[in-house]
Amino acid sequence: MPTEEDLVPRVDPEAVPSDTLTVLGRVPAGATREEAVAHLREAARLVRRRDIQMIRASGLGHVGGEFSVIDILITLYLDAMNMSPELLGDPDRDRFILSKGHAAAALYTTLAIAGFLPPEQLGTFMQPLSQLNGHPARTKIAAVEASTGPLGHGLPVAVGTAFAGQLDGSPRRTFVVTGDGELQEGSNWEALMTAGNHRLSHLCVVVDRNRLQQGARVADTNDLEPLADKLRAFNLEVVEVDGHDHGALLDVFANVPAASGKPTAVIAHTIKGHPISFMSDNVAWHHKVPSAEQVAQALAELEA
Ligand SMILES: Cc1ncc(C[n+]2csc(CCOP(=O)(O)OP(=O)(O)O)c2C)c(N)n1
Ligand SMILES: [Mg+2]
Repeated sequence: MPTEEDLVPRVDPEAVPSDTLTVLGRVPAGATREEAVAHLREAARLVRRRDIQMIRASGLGHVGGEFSVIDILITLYLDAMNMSPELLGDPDRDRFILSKGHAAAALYTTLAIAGFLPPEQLGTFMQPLSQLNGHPARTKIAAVEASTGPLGHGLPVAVGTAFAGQLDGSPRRTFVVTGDGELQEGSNWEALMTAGNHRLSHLCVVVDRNRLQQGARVADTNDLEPLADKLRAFNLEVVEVDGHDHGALLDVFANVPAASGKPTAVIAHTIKGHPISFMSDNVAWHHKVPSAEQVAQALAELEA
């Protein structure tokens, strides 16, 4: 059994490598598909580097679930969504909610590389008085749409957000990312039933389908399968995609709203801890802090 000390090692922040994240911003207008994918791939690499450094320096975090969702966040924020720092006050811009709020560091690093947060602020993650808490707070960060962390709340909020957009006749779309373990919370299914019933076409629910939750495989806890059939039965348009393939994700998000007029559910097949050899699909890395040697190895693997 790991002790509390193993999970939360005492760390000297000065001893941890700390990049100054370059603000890459959105994929430039007019970029070819190859250029767009290359931009997203490089952004995701930089964000993973900074994320693991933050987890090591703070001695807390959820690096496995962050590495599974980073490609989805990067694709949304740097290309797919109609959302940028200049658009924050625009009522018709797209909305994003990270329902799996424990992956907060992945959201903060993505917001920083997209220009919503100064990169230096990332160094305050989890420190006293920081705005960058262990779970995202909408009262502290302008770009955070909903405070999340208690699983099963973000999707219901997103359904309300999408419903409001429909009532306004606005073109804005609402994207929400849930964990797959999170879908065991009944509140999600109540929200999905409402979304399907009211044909909230501008809602896109992305399931980070990494097949692991905290301490166990989802299938060994409360199996979700047949997940696609269940979502279809709730009147959603279901798409399955490799959640680490930026080009494929771009194609899927470009189809929201779906021609059918139904809300979209994207089952994004991912690997928890991707692409780090010792973390990938390893349940131990849900909430574990890497040693200095493990950070060095992960950074080396991200260069390769
Ligand atoms: C209501 C609630 N219960 C328990 C937790 C503690 N918790 C945080 S993450 C997690 C597992 C989530 O698994 P999953 O949704 O699959 O996330 P991922 O694999 O993407 O990290 C749990 C149980 C919580 N945050 N909220
Ligand atoms: Mg999971």
